[in-house]
Amino acid sequence: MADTIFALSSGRPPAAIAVVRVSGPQAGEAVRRLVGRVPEARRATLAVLREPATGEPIDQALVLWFPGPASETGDDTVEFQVHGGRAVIAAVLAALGRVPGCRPAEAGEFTRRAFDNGRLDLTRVEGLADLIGADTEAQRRQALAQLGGLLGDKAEAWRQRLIGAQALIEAGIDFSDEADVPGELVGPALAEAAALRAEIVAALADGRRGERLRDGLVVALAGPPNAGKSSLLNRMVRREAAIVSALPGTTRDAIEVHLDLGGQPVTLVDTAGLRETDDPVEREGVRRARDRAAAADLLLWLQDGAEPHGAVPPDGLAGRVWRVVTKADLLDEAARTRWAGAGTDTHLTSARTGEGIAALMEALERAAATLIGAGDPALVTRARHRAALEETVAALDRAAAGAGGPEEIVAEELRLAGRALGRLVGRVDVEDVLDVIFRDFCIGK
Ligand SMILES: Nc1nc2c(ncn2[C@@H]2O[C@H](COP(=O)(O)OP(=O)(O)OP(=O)(O)O)[C@@H](O)[C@H]2O)c(=O)[nH]1
Ligand SMILES: [Mg+2]
Repeated sequence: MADTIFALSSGRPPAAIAVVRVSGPQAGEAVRRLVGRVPEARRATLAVLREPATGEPIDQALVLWFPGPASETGDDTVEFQVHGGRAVIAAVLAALGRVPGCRPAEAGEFTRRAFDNGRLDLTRVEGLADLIGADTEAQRRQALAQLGGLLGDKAEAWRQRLIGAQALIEAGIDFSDEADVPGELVGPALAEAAALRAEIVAALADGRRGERLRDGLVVALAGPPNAGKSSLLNRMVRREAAIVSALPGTTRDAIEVHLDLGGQPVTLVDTAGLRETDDPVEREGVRRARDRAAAADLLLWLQDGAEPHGAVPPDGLAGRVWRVVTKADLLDEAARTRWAGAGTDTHLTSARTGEGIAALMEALERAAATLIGAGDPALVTRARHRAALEETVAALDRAAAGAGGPEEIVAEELRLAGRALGRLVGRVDVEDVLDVIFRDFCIGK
């Protein structure tokens, strides 16, 4: 018999209310011991929880009884809503620990049971983790769509169609002693595979907006030392996140600040000024700065407005660089006019007076909405999804290339394509990824 697990599922005490969940075959026994009876299913019932050994009251609680399989985990589950004091919670957990077959849950174990019982596929599990981790509106919407099966249902439908196509060919192989049947069956199977391939390729061609939304759009501030990168960052986020000084080479480590720009998550990264240096610590900072600039979704290339020519941003960032001219407060009219005519991707700013900062932030918000896509939620929200779908497409390509050859090869490639989709939803050999995914959860979820 499986263990019965219990945990505090609500946030850190003390709080007004704490939710303690119990799930597993002994959940009914646990509620009987603490409450004296099993309350009506799926109704909030007011009850006194008692220490089973002594009968001493622990707290007055709302008790919710969800008999399996129609529960979140699929097993019998009880939820106690108690007063959220530390001693109350400790007493309830201690009493549960003395119920035979009950033990504290591990991180993500309730959700793991829901997965094992077929209540959630793997993409829904990931959606749930993302919903708990969502910081912005757009992230919340995307996570909720994933929890609702946006990708999971689609992938399962694709998988069923693949199984159908594979079955056509395998039927042909079985009847191959009856003249010409295979050829007639391989054609329709490959046509179905080609249609599937087109749908999957379309889903992949999304500019990675789902993954971007999950991770946040990364915007790096880079440029020569003393350009005013840290000052601009502080002004943009309205706090002293980074150290500013008149000494060139002040910033060493990259400094990250997370922002919510109109519901879009944006991570601003301040970096060390780029220059040749003998100082080994600064040199490491410069190396990191180059890495962050190269990996950023968007690079703000800062340069002091008083420098007539200015430094040139690194190569290979075409279309991802905006020039930000700093210290506008120190410029005379001629210099201002010159910069003002430098094009739409040039922003004239002053961290001292705040000039140009609001316009820069608005431009960033618009760019984030474009890059992340404010429209329909994306199907692909994790690298794992992308890898599985790419593997599916590769197998479908091999199946198509095998047309005209032995049917067994085509059937095998279709099977491999279906297997990649099966892994995506967590139906086949996923033990290795499960631990990684459930590790992200907190205890009690
Ligand atoms: N007048 C004026 N001075 C500024 C402005 N922004 C920054 N400074 C000054 O420029 C100097 C360098 O600023 P930082 O923000 O530390 O420059 P940085 O690019 O982060 O420099 P490193 O970290 O050394 O690469 C400081 O003395 C700032 O006070 C501005 O808008 N106007
Ligand atoms: Mg700095």
